[in-house]
Amino acid sequence: MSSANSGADARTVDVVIVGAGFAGLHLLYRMRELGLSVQSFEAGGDVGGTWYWNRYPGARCDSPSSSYQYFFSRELLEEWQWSQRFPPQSEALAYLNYVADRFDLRDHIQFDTRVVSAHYDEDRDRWRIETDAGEILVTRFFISAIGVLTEPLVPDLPGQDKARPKFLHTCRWPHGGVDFRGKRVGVIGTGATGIQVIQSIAGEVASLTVFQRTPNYAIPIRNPALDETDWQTRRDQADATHALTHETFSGFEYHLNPQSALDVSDSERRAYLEELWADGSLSFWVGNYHDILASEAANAPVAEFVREKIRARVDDPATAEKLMPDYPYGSRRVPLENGYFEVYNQDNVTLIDVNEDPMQAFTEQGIRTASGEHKFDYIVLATGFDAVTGSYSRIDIRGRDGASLNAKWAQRPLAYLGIQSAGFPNLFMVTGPTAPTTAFCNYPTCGGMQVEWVTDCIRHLTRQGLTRIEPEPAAEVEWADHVDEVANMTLIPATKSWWMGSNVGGKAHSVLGYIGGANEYKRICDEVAAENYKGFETA
Ligand code: NA7
Repeated sequence: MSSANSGADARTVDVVIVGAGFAGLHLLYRMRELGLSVQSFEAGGDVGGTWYWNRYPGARCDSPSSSYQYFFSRELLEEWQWSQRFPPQSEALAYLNYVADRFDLRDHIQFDTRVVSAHYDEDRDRWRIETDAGEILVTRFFISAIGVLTEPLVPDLPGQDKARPKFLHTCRWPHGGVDFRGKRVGVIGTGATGIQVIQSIAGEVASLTVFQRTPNYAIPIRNPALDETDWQTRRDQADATHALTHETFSGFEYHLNPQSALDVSDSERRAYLEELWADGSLSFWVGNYHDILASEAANAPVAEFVREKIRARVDDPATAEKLMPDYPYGSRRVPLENGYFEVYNQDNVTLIDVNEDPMQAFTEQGIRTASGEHKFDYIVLATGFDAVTGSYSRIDIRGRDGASLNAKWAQRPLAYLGIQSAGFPNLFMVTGPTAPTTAFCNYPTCGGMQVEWVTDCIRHLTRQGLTRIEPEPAAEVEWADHVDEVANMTLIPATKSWWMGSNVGGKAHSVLGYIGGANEYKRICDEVAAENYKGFETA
């Protein structure tokens, strides 16, 4: 790199953080606490990340508020009162705004600014960061907290440029909302997002047409309001709750059932499943029999239990059949729902299975499928994301010798512990590829583990008078092999999902997140640090 573009005159800080969502704010808080100079950049107009962008009708957190929060401040735990067990988007966003204000974080964040490139300058042992505003910063540590679901996917169909209906991607929702009353609406996608949109707008639109590619095993949510007694109990139990989230597979407060689904009688299993079902949470997934994700035989009765529940709620047997998932239960993210299946009993709602009746094009008035044209005022794209590695695709990250991170990851996203990639010294990632992602872990738990690990690591380097850390190439390959080995012990790789990259044409088929458990992940990360950052090279 020449001295002309090495940022010799640029502003210099100790740390640059990308992202001001859940993990980014936590990182900023910790880096400032270390006494480091920090600059955060955020593409959005304010804090919030996922909760800033995903403002679509019905957007709600599927993690319970008891563990979907920060535990780093006793004052915060005392002050904030969640109104419901599963908070709506507006409340999750209000919480993150409260945190930013409470801890004076905003002054360190530049909003409406994308980092477009980050180049490592080996001679100076610094990163040169460039933003879309043309600003250049030089930093020792570059930390990405850009999130796992930020790069929206749009169906690859011709005709969108000439189509008159208004297109709305769920993660780019207008801030003022949308008045759907009396409108003809098409929704593409029936993942966790599509389900929340569909059940929320079905009652107000003139007509709703849902384009479904893969049905989901959605679980009815139980979402009681919380009162003063609940808040006090939560405050009293906060330390125990936090500890518990580090001990469970999922980072939630639910333990997997150590029994096999096959070691109990049919009636015992049914009684247990009914009990879990009544909890109305993801405990029916990550608090279920421990082997349902490992064995098709163990999975089958649980999958059939859910299918029966769905069938009982849909009046038309042909529609019910379209809504039946045929892959193992839980091998894709299980959405929570509220009245979703009953929507298909409404006269104004049509379900199109695009496997039977493929979408061919956007037309001037709507969408053409093999069976004909469907006319709309609005087309909602609940079509998901180019997950995890896709979040990095818009930043030109170059490490030693100008090597591109995105090119390195094209075939296999190598990142030791999901935190650092060889050849990219002092670049840390929170919820990077092969870390436990939002897919298999309560985000604040696993994201928080990584934030704390990175903080401890930087503190360690500073105390030891070290300036650089990066993984040994062998260590990141060994980690990736372990991530694959664990995934291959489950039913997950054989099912199409964004966790495997199979929702994006041409993307490598590779598990994007560690599914060995939050508890095991923490144990490994702690062990690595305790053994003097085993597998990392420092200088
Ligand atoms: P998801 O879970 O990736 O869901 C996207 C949905 O859109 C899913 O039903 C897709 O079908 C469908 N999709 C995507 N592209 C197309 C095309 N071209 N044609 C038809 N259907 C399409 O994203 P969400 O936003 O719902 O949820 C993401 C995560 O947020 C979720 O897992 C939680 O962790 C929170 P597919 O299933 O790929 O066949």
